[in-house]
Amino acid sequence: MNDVPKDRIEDAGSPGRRPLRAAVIGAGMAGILAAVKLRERNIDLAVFEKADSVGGTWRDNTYPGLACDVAAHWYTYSFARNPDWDRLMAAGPDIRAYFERVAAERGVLPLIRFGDEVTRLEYDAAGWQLTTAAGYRDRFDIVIVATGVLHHPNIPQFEGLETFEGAVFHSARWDHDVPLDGKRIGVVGTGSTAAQLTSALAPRSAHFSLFQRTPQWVMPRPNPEYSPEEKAAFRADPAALEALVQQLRSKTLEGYATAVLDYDSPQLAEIERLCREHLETVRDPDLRRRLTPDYRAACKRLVISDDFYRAIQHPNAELVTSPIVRIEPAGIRTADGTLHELDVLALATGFLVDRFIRPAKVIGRGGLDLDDVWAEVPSAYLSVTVPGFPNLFMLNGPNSPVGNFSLIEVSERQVGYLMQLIDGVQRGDYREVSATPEALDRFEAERQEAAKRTVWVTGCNSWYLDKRGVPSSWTFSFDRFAQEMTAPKMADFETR
Ligand code: N01
Repeated sequence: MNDVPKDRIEDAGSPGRRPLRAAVIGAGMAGILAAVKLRERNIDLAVFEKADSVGGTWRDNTYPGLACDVAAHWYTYSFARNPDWDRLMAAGPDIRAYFERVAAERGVLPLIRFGDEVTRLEYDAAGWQLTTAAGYRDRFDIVIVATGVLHHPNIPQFEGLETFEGAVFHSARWDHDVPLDGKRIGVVGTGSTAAQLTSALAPRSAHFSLFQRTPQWVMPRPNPEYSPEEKAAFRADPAALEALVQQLRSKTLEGYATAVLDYDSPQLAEIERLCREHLETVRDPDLRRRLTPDYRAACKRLVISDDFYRAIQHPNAELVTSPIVRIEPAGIRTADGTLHELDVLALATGFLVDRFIRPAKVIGRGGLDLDDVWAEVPSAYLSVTVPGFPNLFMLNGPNSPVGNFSLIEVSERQVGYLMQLIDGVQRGDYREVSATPEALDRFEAERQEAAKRTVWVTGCNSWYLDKRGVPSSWTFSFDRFAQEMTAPKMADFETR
């Protein structure tokens, strides 16, 4: 663990500007972005990262077959486009390398305190007092929470899990010391992760068992390579590269992002048609029946894969649909009485998506405890600020846009918005700013009303729904998101 960096940029104290200190929590995609943007404003900052390297979800996930199903050229920062992606959709290690490179090139790495977890944030008249697990304490005017959503593994409490004699781990904690070739491998789950694992592991295994609780719709998408000539052309002509980004972006926003907002939309009907047609490539009628969902396509996050169906039809592969009863030393016992013997068991069982900054304790103005405020479900005005927690801003916070599109663009728009709020503090217009309770209530009511037309509420269970069954995401159009993020409406904020 290193001390807080000594070479933090000191705010030169531009005339009329208050010198500010900011803490960024998390050094994944959003934390790196926030640090870059705070540096540009010459704000003194420290980044707190509990792990020992940057990259967030792209550091945590190293499982075989990991890739991003968002077009790579769009899944980049607007200020650091990358002409060198190999394919339409990039592999996980390449994305991690991209974030490491940007963090290094933009001077973020020396600002990071690695290997120590922020455990407490408490607000008082002097700002935010930050405490870490190692006992380090510091004070900040501004806190930016960039702790991610898909971060805390969901480990189901299967009876007998601890008795399993093979290797068992969550997909986001892959144990690379465990041999896979020629082994009997089981994967629990059928989300995007499990689909990629199936494609990567079925052909390598002695036997591959996919334990499915709910079938998924699988959208086909080829993943063509970019030729050396195309890459050279993008390097030589940034305008051509940007045109590609905008083309990839429009295609997704006009298709998928519009489809999910209205379950009667022609875009959704088209997605369904493509998924059904794709399912027809499964030859065995019984396997095809068991792979057929009984809910609308895109109700759960769409799995995007050109090779999942091929992999599950591999001679080594088996789709297990009898429910898991318990784990035994030799493998998984299912309700039909079968013992599925395994050497390796990977739990691709998703994440606890309602944690955000928690388990850190966050105490706002007047002793307000974020755990109490979020006792039912987490919420934040426009996903970025919570009433009673001044100068504490969230990236990819509660009900932020999620889906098969670029979360980097989402974060950049959120950063652009909250930097305008921070500008007000820097200019001395106010010392603290947070949304009013009325603004949050109005936003939430409208958000929940819009949710009623979305595909997410058409009869499936997914991590897109909170425990009340309300979508925990942005339920308006992406255009509206972009519009809202253009500039804060100060009437919705309380300043002091
Ligand atoms: O997790 P999930 P994920 N018994 O929550 C099953 C992003 N991502 O890691 O559907 C049996 O989607 C659960 O079953 P059910 C992307 O945003 C992106 O796959 O609830 N099964 C489900 O099948 C994605 O949405 C990419 O019935 C149990 C699975 O586990 C998000 O990460 C790649 C169970 C969990 O699916 C999460 O995806 C990978 C139990 N007790 C991830 N508990 C790309 O860009 C859970 N399950 C390509």
